[in-house]
Amino acid sequence: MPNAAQLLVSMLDELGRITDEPGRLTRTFLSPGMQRANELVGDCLKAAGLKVRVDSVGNLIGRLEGAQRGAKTLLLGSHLDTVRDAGRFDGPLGVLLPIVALAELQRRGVQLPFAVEVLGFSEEEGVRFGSAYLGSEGYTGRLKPATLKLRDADGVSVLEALQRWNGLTSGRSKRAGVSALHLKATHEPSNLIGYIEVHIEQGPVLEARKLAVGVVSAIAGQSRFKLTWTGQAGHAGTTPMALRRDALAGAAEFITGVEAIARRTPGLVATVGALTVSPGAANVIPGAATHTLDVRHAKDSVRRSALMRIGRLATQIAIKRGLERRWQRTQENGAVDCSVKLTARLARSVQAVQGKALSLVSGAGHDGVVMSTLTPVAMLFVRCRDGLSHHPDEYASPKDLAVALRVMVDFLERLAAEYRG
Ligand code: HGY
Ligand code: MN
Ligand code: MN
Repeated sequence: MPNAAQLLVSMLDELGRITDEPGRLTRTFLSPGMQRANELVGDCLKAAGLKVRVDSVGNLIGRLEGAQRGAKTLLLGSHLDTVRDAGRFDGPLGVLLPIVALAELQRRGVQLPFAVEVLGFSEEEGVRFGSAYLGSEGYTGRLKPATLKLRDADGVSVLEALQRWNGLTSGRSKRAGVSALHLKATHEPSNLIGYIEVHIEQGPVLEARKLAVGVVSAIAGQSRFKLTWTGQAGHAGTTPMALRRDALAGAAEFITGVEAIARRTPGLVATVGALTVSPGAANVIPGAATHTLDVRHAKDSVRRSALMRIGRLATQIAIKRGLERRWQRTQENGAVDCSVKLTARLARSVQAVQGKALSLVSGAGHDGVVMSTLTPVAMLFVRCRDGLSHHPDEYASPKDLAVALRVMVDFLERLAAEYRG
């Protein structure tokens, strides 16, 4: 299917040029870039014969009815938002590949007996509000009240952003608040076959094992926080070191302490990805420092005990330096096992196409974490060069994309054959 792979590559390239930040790829929740991405991918869905809509959380949904009336629905998808200065594969691959696979089946005259929904989630990375999975949480009716209260850098809450997106900005509709947004699960679990997500591995395993694709056994759990350290701003030239309550120095000691805890704990990863300092002048001792914290592990018990140690470290530093510190948990997801049955089906297609089906754990989070609350989940990983991701040089080769496409087509054809009985 070389033409199909070429088509997929050109769609990924085109989508990869839609950004909110000229010069680098960034698309965040409900942004103008996300609106344009939904339009482009919506056109691809329509060209493949799917009916297209956008739900109240900004998720793009393409639906193809099955040949069998009343048949269940198979969900295929991933996210269309990106991190800042992103690569073009993380997310979009899992939305565009199923579209190309469905078009290939139609070219072969194959009519699937079950319905298919291709999902382009509006927010998985958590860049704008610090909490990931807003799209799939909206799709599964699991947006939490605390999440709706989170505010972005401009002080806009998730609820306000959703109300604006849905034009519920005045009078009765605004007062109706959340209920006017119909944030209920899109499907009853009993109407679903499962959810399959194709995603680049974002790690080194498939490359090391010289494999184009693999299946995922589990997705690591993750906790995300926003921490604010508050000390005392002051004159950089006249305040003796012993009299300072330097918020940034405290945060820095904490950040290197967290790194040391993670290095000592096998399989634990901890990251501080964003930091702001106030008032932010070269000759002023920082009075406040705010940063994120992202902690993950395949085992929830290990992640939780590491968080206890990290909490104790923060307390020691705050007391020693006379700082206040405020923790805000912005996200917490336990580790999720993929469905053994659905993954075995997917592995059978990997085996048929590649001759070997390796199973690996995902250190990265995926919409499959949230979708697993609604329906069985399986994931197909695609090798990416040097395991690099969340970086503009993220890359999956056309050859590996062609293998992934053949796996998806094989999976759909086998499922259809079983369905027809
Ligand atoms: O952060 C992650 O693990 C994913 O890329 N959202
Ligand atoms: Mn990502
Ligand atoms: Mn992703």
